[in-house]
Formats: sequence, structure tokens, C-alpha cells
Amino acid sequence: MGFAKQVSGTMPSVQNYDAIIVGAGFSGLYMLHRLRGLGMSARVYERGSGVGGTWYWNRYPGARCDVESVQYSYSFSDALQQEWQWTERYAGQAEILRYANHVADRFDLRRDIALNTNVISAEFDEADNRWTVTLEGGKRVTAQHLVMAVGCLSNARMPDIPGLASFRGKVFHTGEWPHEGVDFTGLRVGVVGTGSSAIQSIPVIADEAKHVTVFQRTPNYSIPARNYPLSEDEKRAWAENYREFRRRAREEMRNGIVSEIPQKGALEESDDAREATYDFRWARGGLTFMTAYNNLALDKAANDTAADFVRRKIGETVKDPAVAKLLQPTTYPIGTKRICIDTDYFETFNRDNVTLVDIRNAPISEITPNGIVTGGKEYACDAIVFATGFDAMTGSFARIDIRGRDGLTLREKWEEGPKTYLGLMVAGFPNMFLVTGPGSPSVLSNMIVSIEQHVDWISDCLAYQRERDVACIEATQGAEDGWVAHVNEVAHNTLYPQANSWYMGANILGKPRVFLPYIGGIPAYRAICNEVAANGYRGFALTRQHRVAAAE
Ligand code: N01
Repeated sequence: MGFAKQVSGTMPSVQNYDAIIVGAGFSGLYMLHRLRGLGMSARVYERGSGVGGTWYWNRYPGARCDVESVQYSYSFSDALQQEWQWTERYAGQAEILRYANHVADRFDLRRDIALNTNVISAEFDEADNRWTVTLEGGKRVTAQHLVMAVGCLSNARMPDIPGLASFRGKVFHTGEWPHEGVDFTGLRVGVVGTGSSAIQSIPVIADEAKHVTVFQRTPNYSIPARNYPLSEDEKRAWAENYREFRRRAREEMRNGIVSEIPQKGALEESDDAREATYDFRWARGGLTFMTAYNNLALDKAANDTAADFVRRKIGETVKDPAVAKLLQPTTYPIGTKRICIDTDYFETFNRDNVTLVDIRNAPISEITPNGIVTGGKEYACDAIVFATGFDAMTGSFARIDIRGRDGLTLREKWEEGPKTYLGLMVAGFPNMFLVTGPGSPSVLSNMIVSIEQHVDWISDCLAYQRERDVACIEATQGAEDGWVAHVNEVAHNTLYPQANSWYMGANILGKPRVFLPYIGGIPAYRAICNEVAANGYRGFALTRQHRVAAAE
């Protein structure tokens, strides 16, 4: 291990590394930093022209994190967290992207990152336990370890609607927004979708456009963000106590976000007390609305109390009762689709220049040169914004041709849904690590907390291997089967599978319905990962020349 090596002969020279990292988002950046710390040679390949992952691509109007900025930031360097000053309670996309760039510069990461570089395929060579990675254009590189830091929501999905190519105006997807921005002044804009991205962007677009027509298939529960500029006192309070806040996020909070830990179920309180609790959380704003009680994700009757409260708030906010009714979700428990956080979303439907079109029973049948057709009616548009989401958690893997042992492709292996051990490795794909992969808390948690936990675990694992001269590590089939069963069992003890959500792969036609993330919570998950490592990487087979351990 150490320096990248060139192997040459009659073949074009091939660059060899200890590790190749795919993706320069928050996962890839920190992974590179940790590998450098181990003295390993590593190269990051990133398809975008800059670092930042999600925050590089999602530049749509109103894009903002739904986790508070002081909590949505790295903890690995105290110097970094002391010197970086967040300006708002929830950082906007531009500020988060500046932060990612600051991290890349501050830790001198750029010299090992290749931008504008698409990874086409990755193939495991069983003879020498190395991965050969082919880049767009044909260049090949090899590494002992492959780290897939490809993000959970990185494969923007455009619906296949007849006539789309004939549309005369401009077409956008929130997940791949033009860098130069878009001026909607004077335009009639159609927005398709009402998930988090739409809910954030619609109020901002409506401020600018002549008219906005929102095409809604399923209404969403949304809680006011209540964003504001952070005061000097708030910043100081965090800066002085980061160590303890970070510890709590890691060790005590199921979702990695520090807040009060609920001690009661929703039905253990009187109606008045419960109303006061929800009122307080609604007024405070943010994701912690869903942690008001400890059984909202578990007990339908408890969940109904929170869902009723939000429906009532929508009814009080939206002036036209027919529009309010369409905006009130009724077909799934609150929180079982990702809860949204908004600024003036429901208020926006009181504007004269905003129309809501319900397409639940009349899907968009066609796009014409002039607009969008549903229910036999054409809605004229000058521009269309698709806020239609992502092929979540598996989509970014599927676009790379990944081949493990015996030429098995990851696409084949995951045909019936992703299978991993701990969301970290896949049986049959040795020396390949996933950061926040399917089967890990990932999207159900504060992503930065989960990313740091995974990257730290992987780094420790690589250090362990180096000390023991291990050439190959692989999840055993038994351990993977056990983990997949556990992930499903935990999910099915909750209300989550009751929603047709992207958590279940339900937003992609033909995608298997499998609950993708691990819902056991960060502290429990972390304890399992640590225990696995402490027991000589239980459930992993480690090989030198000869197999040295294979514990199930
Ligand atoms: O995508 P989504 P998103 N015709 O999949 C609709 C994170 N995020 O980009 O629900 C008509 O949630 C679809 O309808 P339905 C966050 O984790 C975070 O908004 O499938 N409509 C739905 O309304 C979030 O959950 C932040 O019936 C179609 C919408 O499009 C995740 O990213 C901000 C359709 C897609 O919603 C994804 O959010 C933004 C069709 N053919 C995102 N196909 C923050 O941090 C799909 N839809 C704040």
C-alpha cells in the first residue's frame, strides 16, 4: 500500500490504486480523507463537474436541507466545525455546496479527484483480488478495494410520457437542474409531482412565474420549516458543545438528529395535551414533529392523531375547501412516505396564479407541443418541471456494470431487490464496500451521521486487513441472508410498508417492493456494526492466500 503504481508493457499503462472511490459527494470526500490518513493511495471518480453530490445536482429553486445545518455537517474535524459558520437554521443548496467545496480545499482532496468522469463498469478479478474499473472513454484503472459512494438519491427519474419530445418549451428535472439557473418570469409552468423537491420549489417558482399548474398524483404531509438566520448565540452554543451534541446524535438518536427523546405514546396523553404538543412542534417547525411521541411509526391509531392534526392545519391554511381537500393526504400513515418540510407550500395554493390538478384517477396521458394533457384536457405550459424523484438507493448502482465472482452482475444479484450484509458489503462482490447502501439506516437518518459511521467502519476494516495482510474480504451468504431477513422483519413491524413510497421502490414501475433502508435506528445499527468488527468481522470471510477466517 502507499503510492499509485503504473504497470506498463505492450498494453496501455494501467493506473493501480489501493482503493477506488466512486462519487465525490459527502461520502466520497470523507472516504478519501480517511484513506489518505491510512497512507493508502486512492482515486475518486465523479461524473459531475464539481464535488458535493446531491448538493451539486439538486439546484432547483428553494432547494434546502431539511436537517438543521449545525447537525447536517461533518464531525470528524473539530477545527472544521469550529471554523465553519452556518448562516441559517436550514442551509440552502448554495451554502451546502460551498461547504463541500471548502472541505475539498481545506483537506487538499482535489488532487485525487477526477471530475467529469463516468464509471462505466467494475469487474472483480478473482486471481489477484482486485477490481478493474473502466471509465467512459475506455481508460482502465485497478484497485484492491472499490468503495461505492454513489449516494442514495442520485439517479433522477424522468417519467416516460408519450409526446414529451414534442414539447416546444423547456423541460427540467429538479434533480438535474441547470447550473446557470432558470428564469421563469412571464412563463406558464407545469410542475409534475408533489414530493419534497416540488414542495420546496413550487412556492419559489410561483413567486416568479406567470402561472403554475401543479399536477398531483399523491398529496404529501408537510410541516413548516420555520427557517431563520442563526443568531450568534445559537452558533456559539453549538460550537461550544459540538462534542456532546455529536455524541448524542451518534449514540442516542434513532435518526441521528439531536432532539428530545419521546417518552410517551400519543394515546397516553389527553386530547388537549396532545393537541398542545403538536401545536408546539408545528410552531417550532421541522422534522422533529414526527418524534413528538414514541409510537407514531408503529401504531396506526397513534399515527392517526398526528395525521389528523396536519390535515386540519392544511384545511385551516388553504382557503378553497375543494383544493384543501385534495391537498390532505388520506391514503397512507403520516411519516411512512418521507415527511416534507416546507416554506409557504400550502399558502401558495391561495395565490391566483397557482392551480392544482388532481391526476390520481387521470394520469398524464400525453404531452403535446403546448402542454400537458390529463383527463382529456390540455393545460398550456411554456416550461415543465419534473419533480418526479429518483430510482432510489439502487439506481446509481444499476447504471454501472458491476461484476463480482463468476461474472455475476450486481443487477442480476439485485433483480428481486437489493441484498447486502449491513448495507456495507454484498456476498459475491469481495472488496467492494457500499457507503450508506440499501440495508443501512441511510435515508431514514441524518445522512452525514450515517456517512461518517460507514466511512469510519470501512477505514477501520481496511486498517485491520492491512495489519493481517488480508487480500480479500467478502460478506458470507449466510450473514447476508440473515441481515436481509432482519431488515425486512424490522420494517414490517412498523407502518412504513403501508405506503407506496420510494423507500419501498414503489415509485419505479417493475421495481421489486422491498423496504430499502434499515429502520432499526442509528444507535442499534451502530452497535451491531461495532460488535461485528470486534468479533473479527463476524459474517465476513477474510482471505490471505489461504482463507484465515470464515465466521457466520
Ligand atoms: O421525489 P419523490 P423528490 N406522474 O419521489 C410524483 C430527498 N429530498 O425529489 O407519490 C405524476 O419524493 C410522485 O407521485 P407519487 C427526500 O428524502 C430532500 O421530491 O409517486 N406524478 C411524487 O409526488 C425526498 O423524499 C430534500 O404518487 C409522478 C413526486 O413525483 C427524496 O429526496 C429536498 C410521476 C416524486 O416525489 C425525493 O424527493 C428534496 C408521474 N409519472 C428531496 N412520477 C430536503 O432535504 C412520479 N410522480 C429538504
